[in-house]
Amino acid sequence: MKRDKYIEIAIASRNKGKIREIKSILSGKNIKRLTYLDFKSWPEIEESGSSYEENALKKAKIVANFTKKPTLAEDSGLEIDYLGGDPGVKSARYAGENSTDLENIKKVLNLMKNCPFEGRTARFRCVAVLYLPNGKFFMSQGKCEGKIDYSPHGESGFGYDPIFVPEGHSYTMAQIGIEEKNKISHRAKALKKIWRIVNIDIS
Ligand code: ITT
Repeated sequence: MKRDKYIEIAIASRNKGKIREIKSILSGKNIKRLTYLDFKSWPEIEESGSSYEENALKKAKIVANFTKKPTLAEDSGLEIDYLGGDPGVKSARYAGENSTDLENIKKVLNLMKNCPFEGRTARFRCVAVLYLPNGKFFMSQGKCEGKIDYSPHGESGFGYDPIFVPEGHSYTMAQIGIEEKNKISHRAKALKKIWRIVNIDIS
């Protein structure tokens, strides 16, 4: 990618927490970060895939075909060892279709009420895709290891952040704040890798 050029990239997400983090990770890169708010309409996307890869590629491709811009999408989730890797790709809808973050958190804590501290290991995983209008795409992934807390703490972030304590930290993702989160998160790692892979003119 030519650094002396200003490029427009569409962010293929309807999740405000995710968009805030992606915008912040992409700041200072000569990129105009477009979202669904910059367009009159936006495609509805059904996340029907059984893997992060499938879902991320589907979102990026549909939105790139619609916006005609290089488009960044990601699919992510929380994998809890005690729950056999759940909620995983179902993270956004774990407590049911249209469930809130709080409902999803309550479901996790309820299912884990008998789980001891050592067994509370988990990780956030993210697969990011940058899809170009010519059909070429780049994919990368990132993960962030940690443990599930016994109750929610903190106001920052979104999703399961109030119950996820990243490895090496004593506070939850929702307590450490966006700046610190963007240094260690699955999303930041995946997006930084994409930028290392993409070494072409995407305008
Ligand atoms: P888009 O598809 O529109 O981007 P979404 O929320 O449906 O939004 P996903 O299908 O990728 O996105 O679901 C990701 C879910 O995983 C998200 O809704 C959270 O519940 C959880 N999650 C992912 N990353 C997270 C993070 O950094 N902090 C907390 N929870 C996270």
